[in-house]
Amino acid sequence: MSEALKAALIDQARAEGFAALGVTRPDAVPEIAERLAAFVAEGRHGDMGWMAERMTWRGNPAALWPEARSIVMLAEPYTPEADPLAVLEHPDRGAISVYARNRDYHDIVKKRLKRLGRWLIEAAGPDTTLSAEPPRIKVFVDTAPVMEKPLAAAAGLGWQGKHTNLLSRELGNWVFLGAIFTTLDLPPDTPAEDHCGSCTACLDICPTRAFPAPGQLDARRCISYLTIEHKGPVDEALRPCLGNRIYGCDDCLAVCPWNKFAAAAHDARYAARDELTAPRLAELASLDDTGFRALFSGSPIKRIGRARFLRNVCYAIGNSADPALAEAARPLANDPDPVLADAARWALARLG
Ligand code: B12
Ligand code: SF4
Ligand code: SF4
Repeated sequence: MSEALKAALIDQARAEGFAALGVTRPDAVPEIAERLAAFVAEGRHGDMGWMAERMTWRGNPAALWPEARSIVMLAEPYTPEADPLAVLEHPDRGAISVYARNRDYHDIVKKRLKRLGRWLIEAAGPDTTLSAEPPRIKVFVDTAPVMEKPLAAAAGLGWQGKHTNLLSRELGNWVFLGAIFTTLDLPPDTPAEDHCGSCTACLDICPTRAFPAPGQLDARRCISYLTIEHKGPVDEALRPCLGNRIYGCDDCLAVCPWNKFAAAAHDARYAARDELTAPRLAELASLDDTGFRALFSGSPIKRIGRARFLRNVCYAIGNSADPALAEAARPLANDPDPVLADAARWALARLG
């Protein structure tokens, strides 16, 4: 019965727009607790204090919800239609990472997970071989203390590449992950094999050398962390490495050879909005609070707020080597936000 239910669940997940589904057990990857602890002990999480908090749950899904018997992991593709690194050749434009060029995936994936979870509970019905109690589910995407990548790998969706992200030969690496924890006992999958081989493309391209070892990341050096999560001023030595990346970074993902076979994005809400594909730095620098909120309504970028976003824009202006852009940064040198004002002054000094 549980095999049949799982097969039907896979079909239902496909109908929802997920490209892959796999099942694992909450205790399938005991080593993650130790690896997470080592990551935090080294300080690699930087000022993402929420990673150090609730480590007992993040490192051990069985502790997060002791009644859960299976974890259903899902992958949803957001593969870009064009080369996402092309914008890096245009220093007067800002590079926004692929995942943030349109609607916030958290909302989209969570709704899908909830619908799929409700379907699962109904389809399981009162079968006591699957669960003694009425079956229950909890859904997670990104923000909960759940280590989605190693769980997805354990569920056979792919492997964690040298860039640490989950990829597979069928999907490539442009996928979001989501999880459904359930009290249902579903047949687990076997982990996929690692197919990175001797490739080091992702490690070699990283502009900030953020990988201390293959498969390990020091977030403090990652441009994604520096432009999205990090609140204070970016270390001056790292600012030139940001180039024109103003929100996130895709370099290590974009060079992965397995993307040749990447599954296409199903949801048009991930397709890049024209105005976010290669926005002019000068126009972004002039955004006030209202303009910022209007431009990024429904986008994940809204979460970091105008000041942090314009801080990134100023670093990009400073890196542009384009003196014409100095005029755009000048008014920001007096901004009441000290981190933004510092970034604008740095840009002006660099442009001479
Ligand atoms: C914190 C976080 C970040 C941080 C830190 C990233 C990181 N690699 O840890 C920052 C802000 C830098 C970040 C950036 C990005 N993120 Co992020 N992030 C997360 C989050 C919330 C937690 C990740 C985590 O647990 N990190 C802690 C470390 C310890 O875990 P880990 O990377 O799996 O570490 C493994 C290795 O270190 C290894 N290891 C350690 N020691 C050793 C020793 C040996 C011998 C071996 C073999 C292995 C090993 O084991 C660890 C456990 O598996 C997840 C969502 C979630 N809840 O899981 C999204 C998530 C990982 N992010 C995601 C995305 C899309 C991104 C970006 C692409 C966004 C962008 N374009 O800017 C970048 C990619 C950067 C990169 N190369 O990783 C997706 C990835 C999807 C996928 N296909 O894997 C996730 C899953 C969100 C989602 N729901 O889709 N992210
Ligand atoms: S996202 Fe960019 S900065 Fe971060 S590890 Fe990948 S290439 Fe390096
Ligand atoms: S670029 Fe190469 S090393 Fe990096 S994840 Fe892809 S296959 Fe693995």
